[in-house]
Amino acid sequence: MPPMNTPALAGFAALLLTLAACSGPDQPEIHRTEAVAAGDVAISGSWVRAVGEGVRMSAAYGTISNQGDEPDRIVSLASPIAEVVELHESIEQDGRSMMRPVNGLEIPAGDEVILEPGGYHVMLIGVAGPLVEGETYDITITFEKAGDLSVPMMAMSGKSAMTHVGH
Ligand SMILES: [Cu+2]
Repeated sequence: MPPMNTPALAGFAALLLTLAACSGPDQPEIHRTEAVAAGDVAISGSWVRAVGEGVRMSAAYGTISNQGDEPDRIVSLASPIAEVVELHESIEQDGRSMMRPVNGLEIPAGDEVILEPGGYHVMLIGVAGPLVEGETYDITITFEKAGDLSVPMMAMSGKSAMTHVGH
């Protein structure tokens, strides 16, 4: 590499770092909880939407990967913070954003499934008390093969609003 390029590259790198550092608390990527794993299945970047006192619904997200040679499948969900924990899918129907429960979710072998606003999510119904930003709350995801995976979810107030209209 010619030496004359070095300052420009260094400047570019510094700019990228500055942009990353400027991302506020509305960027869940920066504050998400560490990856946890059970068997071949791991979850990274997990977070739950922070809600105030009296708000009875929230949702949790993350990236579920399967390093194994066979597909695995989410068979059930549970959490002490909500009466009902379901797997949901957000869909567009007649121009409206809707959600519907999903009966299990397959994680293909050597692949990953992303739970994110506007897509698949863990739906928390009957949330007990506020979910305070920066606190972590456990959600247990049970896989057919990998078994129970207890996931600490950090509460975040992401700026992409909950798409729970028409629930
Ligand atoms: Cu939902």
